Amino acid sequence: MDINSQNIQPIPPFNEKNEETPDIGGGLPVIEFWAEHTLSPEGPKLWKTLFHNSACLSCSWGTGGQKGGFTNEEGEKLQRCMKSVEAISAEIKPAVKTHYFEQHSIAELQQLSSMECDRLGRLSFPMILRAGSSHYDRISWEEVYQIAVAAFRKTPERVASYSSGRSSNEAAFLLQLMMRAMGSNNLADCSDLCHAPSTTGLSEMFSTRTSIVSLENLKQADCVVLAGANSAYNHPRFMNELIKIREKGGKIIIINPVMEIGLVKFGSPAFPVKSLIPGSDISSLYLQPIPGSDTALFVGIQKSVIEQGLLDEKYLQAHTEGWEAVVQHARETEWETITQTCGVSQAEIEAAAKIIGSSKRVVFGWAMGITQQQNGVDNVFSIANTALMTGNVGKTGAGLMPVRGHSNVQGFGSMGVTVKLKKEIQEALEKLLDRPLSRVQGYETRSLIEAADAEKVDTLLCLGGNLYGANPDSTQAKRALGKIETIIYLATKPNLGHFNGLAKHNTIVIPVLNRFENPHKTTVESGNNFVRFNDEGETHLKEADLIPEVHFLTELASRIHGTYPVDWRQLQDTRYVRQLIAKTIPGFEKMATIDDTKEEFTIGGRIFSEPNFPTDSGKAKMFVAPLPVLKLPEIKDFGESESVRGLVVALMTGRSYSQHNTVVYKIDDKYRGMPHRNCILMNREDAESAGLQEHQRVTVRGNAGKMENVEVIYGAVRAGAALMFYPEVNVIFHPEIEKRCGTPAYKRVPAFVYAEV
Ligand SMILES: Nc1nc2c(c(=O)[nH]1)N[C@H]1C(S)=C(S)[C@@H](COP(=O)(O)OP(=O)(O)OC[C@H]3O[C@@H](n4cnc5c(=O)[nH]c(N)nc54)[C@H](O)[C@@H]3O)O[C@H]1N2
Ligand SMILES: Nc1nc2c(c(=O)[nH]1)N[C@H]1C(S)=C(S)[C@@H](COP(=O)(O)OP(=O)(O)OC[C@H]3O[C@@H](n4cnc5c(=O)[nH]c(N)nc54)[C@H](O)[C@@H]3O)O[C@H]1N2
Ligand code: SF4
Ligand SMILES: [Mo]
Repeated sequence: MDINSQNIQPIPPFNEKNEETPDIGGGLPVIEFWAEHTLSPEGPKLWKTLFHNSACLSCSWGTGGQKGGFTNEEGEKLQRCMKSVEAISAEIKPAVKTHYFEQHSIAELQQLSSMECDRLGRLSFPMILRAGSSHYDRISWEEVYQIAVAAFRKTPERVASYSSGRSSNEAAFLLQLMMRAMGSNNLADCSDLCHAPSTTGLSEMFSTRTSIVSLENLKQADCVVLAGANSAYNHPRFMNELIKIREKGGKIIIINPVMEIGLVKFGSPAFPVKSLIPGSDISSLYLQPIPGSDTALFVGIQKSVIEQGLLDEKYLQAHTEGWEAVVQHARETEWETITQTCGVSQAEIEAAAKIIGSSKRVVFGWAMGITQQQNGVDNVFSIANTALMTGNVGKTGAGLMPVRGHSNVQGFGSMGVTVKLKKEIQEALEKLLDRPLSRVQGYETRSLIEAADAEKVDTLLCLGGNLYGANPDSTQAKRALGKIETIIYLATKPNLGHFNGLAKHNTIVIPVLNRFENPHKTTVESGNNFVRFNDEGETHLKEADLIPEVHFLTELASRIHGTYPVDWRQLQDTRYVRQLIAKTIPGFEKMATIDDTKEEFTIGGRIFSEPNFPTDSGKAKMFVAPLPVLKLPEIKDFGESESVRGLVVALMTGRSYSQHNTVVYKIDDKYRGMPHRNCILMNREDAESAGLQEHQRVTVRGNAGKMENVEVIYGAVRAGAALMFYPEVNVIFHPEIEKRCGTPAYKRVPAFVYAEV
């Protein structure tokens, strides 16, 4: 079907021609980046790391491992993108200058931007900031452990951890075992801020928590629906699969309030002749809903599927429960309500429904645009309902695919670093510990900050990440962390959190080895449920006093717990940790022998090629996803007079092209035409209707603060919406929360954009 010939969409809709932005995503700049880095003085180190047998550090798509750094799980070569180079390049930098922390006070360090923090170099010795001191001082390992052990001897409910998904499965498993052995369930994790609604939604519907599609399966799809994901930036190798699906006549439907150029056309270095320079078509249909309205859009697609006679009722009857109410809800919801809520025309929705309903094998993928919403779980329900209504779950080449974040964030969940522990793992741990686990509900990330703010937390261990920078309402985050007595950060590089997320008494920073430097083997799990085995390696920081995460955790646990319930020091040999994992974590049985076989594997029970689900009845449970009621506050609600020139927008906050989460590598975002971090991407008509102009400097105010001197950039963003970059923007808002899992609505922040007169 040629959608455009029917004039369903203006071509392309909401597009803003900007002479400075490229016409395709990817393309030559990617090659230039490779060349610049691999031919630079750090080139040899970079190549060595790229060829090391370990998984890519960057995203959850997963590349590398035992088959070599460039190979994916299907054995395909050349599967390494420039984001991987970006991540490695940051890690192979020299150490922070020897006397840097003696010479710079904490007040000075607090002035650094995210990029400046990262550019200081690698952390190379343990250090402490004591209450009342103006500088970080070097500290001995013995004193580190003394302070840490005392800090962990508090009431278990007042001790917490936070983690980020770059560490290994082994470190993750040890962290949760140490915490649970202590009686604490406070295992906050970055996934709370990220895909927790996917985990919650999939678990309620299918009793599974992760993607049910393997890479092999994806390759057989003839249609992909990709909602709320900017994969051209954040999962670049995924784009190769989309290109191949388009080339064999398949369809790609993109759902995103921003027309991301890389999702329209992408130039992939994997196909240097046919794709790199001309660019390959990605989207067959590009829908631009109002931020936060995806449930309405998907209910609209369902309604149209029914109206077009494309509902697979036989499938619903045989393999699902609760479908009647879901079908009825779609039937009865008025078109007007749907189109007004989501801002997409009925004709466009019908075109999407036709493509989905008439394709044979549809994969539904999604990321942060779907999950970081107040109704993130409903969004996931509505996507899964659509898939079930068209018979696209539990068959080869079709299914549901949350596109995950960090390279091992999914592994952390599998290893039990979660406040919603699976029953099987709970039972296995209780057997190991020989006593019941604490029944006190643990803190996920947002409730950890709220608890700290209420002075309910004494001790916090952060295994990687940047808890301060990742959280919304930076003022609150700083204040809350400041009420915790002891914070211990394990990190490879300095970040905003180490200088702004300071504890009341002692803030300790422990420098760790990264994935390709550890003296032992480790494993990670990709978003496609594939477990990779990382070889040991070495660090270029020969003079530095770094520690493997596993060594730190086992030493600390052994000093806290002695030999209960295991000989922790023996677990410094990660082979034994893998054996424990094989015994306790369902689907990981092959971990017991991986040291001998080196056989990487897809986790058992995760990929569904048949519509039999691990629920009690074997059927999928369907839930009605109510349409959100989306209202923006008025100008007066921001405490400003109505005479000020400006408008209220639904602000989406997310990643630029050159950043990895809270770490900024370059200040510009060339594909969106945003020259620096302090920009707001706006719809031209919106801006002009409010009397604003491109490049004008404005103030952007949320409910918790404001950013000044922000440059207006016109872009292909739909009316009523705008986009800014985190972590900087986190200072302006205290978000709505998805109450079922604690995830902040980072993608729909009410903000007032105005010019001071
Ligand atoms: N290079 C690089 N790779 C990364 C990361 C990185 O920072 N840099 N981070 C990793 C992590 S932890 C994660 S979680 C992922 C993040 O990967 P993504 O989810 O792709 O990243 P985001 O930039 O948060 O936002 C994704 C898209 O959501 C759209 N969006 C916003 N609001 C809505 C909405 O209401 N509906 C819809 N349909 N779309 C909306 C935005 O326009 C944006 O294009 O990437 C991982 N990979
Ligand atoms: N406004 C807004 N806020 C957001 C988001 C958004 O879209 N908008 N996205 C949210 C999402 S999806 C996520 S996942 C979070 C990200 O939150 P986090 O995961 O907490 O933050 P990162 O920036 O990924 O953490 C980077 C730091 O990890 C450390 N690190 C890197 N490698 C290693 C390692 O191997 N071991 C150890 N110990 N440390 C290491 C380095 O010191 C580095 O500075 O942010 C969230 N915050
Ligand atoms: S797509 Fe992700 S995992 Fe693959 S090379 Fe790029 S950053 Fe690494
Ligand atoms: Mo994430």
